Amino acid sequence: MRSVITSTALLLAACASAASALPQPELVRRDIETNCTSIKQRVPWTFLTTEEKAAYIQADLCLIKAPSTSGIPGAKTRWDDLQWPHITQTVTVHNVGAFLPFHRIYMTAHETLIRNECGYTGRMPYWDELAEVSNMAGSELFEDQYFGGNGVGSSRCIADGQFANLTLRFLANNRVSDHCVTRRFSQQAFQAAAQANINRCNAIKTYANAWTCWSLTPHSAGHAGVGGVMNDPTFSPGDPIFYLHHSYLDKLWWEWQKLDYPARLHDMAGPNIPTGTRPGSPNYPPASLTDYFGDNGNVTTLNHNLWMTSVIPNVTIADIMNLNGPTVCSEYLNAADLERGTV
Ligand SMILES: [Cu+2]
Repeated sequence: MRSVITSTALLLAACASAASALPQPELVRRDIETNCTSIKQRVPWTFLTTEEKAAYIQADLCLIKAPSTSGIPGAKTRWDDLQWPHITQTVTVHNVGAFLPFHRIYMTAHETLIRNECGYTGRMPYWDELAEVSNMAGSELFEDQYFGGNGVGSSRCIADGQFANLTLRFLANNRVSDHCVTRRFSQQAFQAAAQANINRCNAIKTYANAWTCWSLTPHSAGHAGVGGVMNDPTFSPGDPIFYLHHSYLDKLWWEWQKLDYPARLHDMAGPNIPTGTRPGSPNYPPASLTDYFGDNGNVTTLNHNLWMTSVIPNVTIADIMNLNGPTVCSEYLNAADLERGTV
């Protein structure tokens, strides 16, 4: 039943129609479909409790201390094992349609390890980069009791925070050698996290056209803003910040999906081999990487297999398209909703 239109309602309607000119993901209800039994929450880092923050750091440190079980040459710890699916597939999970799907399941791989092997029971954090776009270095994440700050000296190794002693193994050209986590902060590069870039991607109607938008900016913001290891497309998961950055990017993709439901819920496209990569070039993926795709061509489909190198079971892209579905079984909560107490 229509209610009487009051002047207040007219004003609100005018505001709403002005706002509707731009995509407004925060106005979309978060639960499109919930067909998993126990949905897990993902919240901005700053909304974790003090206990959750400490437990999350301890859980990553637990993976860093736990011995490798993968048999991958050079891997010494579970942290090394976790990096491997990203390292070994770097040419087939970036600049391709599967870029966002791979990183979605990769977040679940990290979550699965810290929950199942390191006893983490709290909510999963993401880095609310938009909220911190004007002052990245001021983020609570980089404080001493958490992830530590910028790299120092000519090595750019991080010298403070809970991961100052984190030793990474894998280097380019299949070399294995112990090295530190480096960072080289760039506030200028972090500006790519700006709302204007999110709006630009949200306004694109099909995944075929949108995936490159997400891949360039705001994806680049966290990587190039933190710099060092984080700015390496292959080895960036060595820095624990990676998982908070990519959870945020995954949240942005999920919000884009919800802006046109159900059309975008199963919208998949893009190439399997990066455009412009020619057979025989050093970056051309070998058949050992492409044979398992299962797409019957160079277009990424829902049938596409996501290979997790035994860290967790492989899934198809169809399995992870719905964040609220049984494979990922998670929801993102916005700072505004958490502050209002509406979630
Ligand atoms: Cu990546």
